Amino acid sequence: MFSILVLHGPNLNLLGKREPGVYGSVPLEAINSLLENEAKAVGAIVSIFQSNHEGALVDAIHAAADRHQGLVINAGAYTHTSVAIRDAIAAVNLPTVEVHLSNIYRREEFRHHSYIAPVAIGQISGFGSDSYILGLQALVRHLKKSAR
Ligand code: CA2
Repeated sequence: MFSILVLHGPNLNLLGKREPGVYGSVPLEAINSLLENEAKAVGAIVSIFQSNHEGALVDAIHAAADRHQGLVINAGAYTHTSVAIRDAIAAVNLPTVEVHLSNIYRREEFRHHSYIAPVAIGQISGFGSDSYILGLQALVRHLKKSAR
């Protein structure tokens, strides 16, 4: 059984409550339930944490090193700004999948660069809440292959 940490970054607690035209109408709690169900289906267990604070996300990544085998992260706007989150992922060396609800490459140019992408095993962007499910599936498949 693989233990996976799912991290949601800043403002994602507003999902379903504001800007449904951009980020959809599915609340974060519903995404979390979908993730828990999908985890069961693929033989994994998820721990889920949302924070609007960069340091809290860094702390959660550090703590994950001894507790989890992989990380799914939507770092929100910190994707495009945070060397600290990138360095934390690189430091713990956990297989990490970067996910985004929106297709960041179809949006403003400042969203086209991700500090996380170079330290992730891959990125899924643009599929709404399915991005998280696809990210979890990809991570578990990667872990199963690595365990062989
Ligand atoms: O598409 C994504 O998942 C993003 O990570 C979302 C971030 C954005 O800064 C990234 O460029 C792409 C923003 C999350 C904000 O979430 C909200 C949800 C509802 C209402 C307002 C913001």
